[in-house]
Amino acid sequence: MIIATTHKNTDFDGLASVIAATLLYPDCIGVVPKMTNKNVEQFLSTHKTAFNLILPNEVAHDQVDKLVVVDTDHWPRLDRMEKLRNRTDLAIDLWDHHLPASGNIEPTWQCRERIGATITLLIREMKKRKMQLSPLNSTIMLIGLYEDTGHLSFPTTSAEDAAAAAFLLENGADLNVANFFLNPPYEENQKEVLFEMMKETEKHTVKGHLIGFNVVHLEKKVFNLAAVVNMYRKIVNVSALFVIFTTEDRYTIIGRSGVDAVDVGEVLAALGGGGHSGAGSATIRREQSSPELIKTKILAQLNTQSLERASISDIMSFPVVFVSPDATMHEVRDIMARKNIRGILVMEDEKIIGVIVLWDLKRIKKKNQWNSPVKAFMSREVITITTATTPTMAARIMIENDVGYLPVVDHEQVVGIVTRTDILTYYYDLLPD
Ligand SMILES: [Mn+2]
Repeated sequence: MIIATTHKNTDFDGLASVIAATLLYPDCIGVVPKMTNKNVEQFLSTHKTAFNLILPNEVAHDQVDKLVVVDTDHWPRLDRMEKLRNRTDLAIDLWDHHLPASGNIEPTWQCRERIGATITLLIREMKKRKMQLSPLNSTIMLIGLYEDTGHLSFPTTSAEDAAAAAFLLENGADLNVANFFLNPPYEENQKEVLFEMMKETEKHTVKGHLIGFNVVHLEKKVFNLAAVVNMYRKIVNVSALFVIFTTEDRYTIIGRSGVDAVDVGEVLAALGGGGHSGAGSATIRREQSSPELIKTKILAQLNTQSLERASISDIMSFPVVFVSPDATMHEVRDIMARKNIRGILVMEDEKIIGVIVLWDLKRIKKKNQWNSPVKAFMSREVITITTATTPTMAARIMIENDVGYLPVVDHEQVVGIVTRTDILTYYYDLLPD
């Protein structure tokens, strides 16, 4: 017998992937953990009989010869599968999009890739086999895909996730049903948590990224806190938000990130939890820690994370072209044309005293002005950055000051210059390998 299962507190990606496995593997039965997310529970209460699903206590473990695990790679996250753990004759197939691997399941076969949702990996196989799906199956898979990719908007979303969504819509996925389960109305106690968070958010800047922290005491159980955290992150407009929920005996930390560079899953893995770059969580027993200690640990972890794929030295242009303040404007024009550059630094005694850009040449109205010195046309306000400035910070400085050139200074020496073009090149991954 083949069974397929996923993590406890099952989300829609986990459920959809289990259902997909029951279609991909012959005679495969899906096992859904007893504890599921609230919205998954609501979905199952009305749709359960439509799928080949059973509960963990209904599994005849000794008859299982193959286990298909989806959306997790960790034994403790499975529900009542301990009996299978030490079986040497058991084949295990693993489908997961959480990378790097952090769990202890050792599969005999695996398909793991960094991608928006696990369901996308199973859809790849269905497309390969030219399978057709029922509208109902397409709908649950679309819900899983949309939930894990934030409707295809999270930075982890790939082109293949979007193509998978197209495949599901072609197969009749119903967006009305999907929207009903993806956007459940906020409940009263979820709103209370939101208002509590709005009172005060501590903000820190780590390597140019704003990181928010909240500590919220929970009086009673609140469903789908992750959705509230996700919404609040957008409201406070931080790159990443960590909310420490305190209950009688434990701290539950939920992290959400809206930028590729801050990997909350990696940060929370260091606190014993896990997740992926956009979403993560961790649970710590109360006697072992304090909110202050947790914050300190998260900040320390963020500081060790390389939050940028490149440093300023990788993207800046050098050597820097410069002229003396007495150089004439036609000399400046000739250098720009010859070197195909749009800006030149004006330097005196190895110090930057101004910058002249292509745009400034348009201010020349009379022919004899081409013989005037550059110091008459240059702008004297030059904002410099250092080699410690990250590309993201450089971009922010350009936007805030509306400048297109930032000389890079190291130990009072100009070592390079970053232009708008360099920044765009960086953001759109056009960096040469
Ligand atoms: Mn997932």
